[in-house]
Amino acid sequence: MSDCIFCKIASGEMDTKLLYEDERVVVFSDIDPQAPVHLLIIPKKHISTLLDISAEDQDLIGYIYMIAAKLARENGIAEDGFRVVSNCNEDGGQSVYHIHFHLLGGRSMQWPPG
Ligand code: DGP
Repeated sequence: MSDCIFCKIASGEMDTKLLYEDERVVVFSDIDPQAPVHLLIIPKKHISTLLDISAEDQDLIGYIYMIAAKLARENGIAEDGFRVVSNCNEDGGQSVYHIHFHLLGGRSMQWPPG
């Protein structure tokens, strides 16, 4: 997707410091952090929203949660707790239409979310 900002970050076209990268995902800090640790985990494959996940993506989505756990441990938020969030469409609060998973931690989270 040539006009997708997260595709540009994933491909290196847009200069963003990557905190983790492998053949399937990249991870970087959110530009507008909502917690002391606020990372975005995205697949390199362009998937617009959670509604666009197909059967062939099942392994990828599970893999992203595995990476989230690894990064939670590496960032020292695993033991106290953290949150993984994927917003979908307008009411869900999605602003970038390339599926992404917010990894938030380092403070106590509230429920229900706003
Ligand atoms: P959401 O609202 O759930 O679609 O989250 C999108 C997040 O992406 C939002 O918290 C801000 C972040 N973001 C948007 N553009 C950029 C960018 O160019 N660089 C970085 N690092 N984060 C971005």
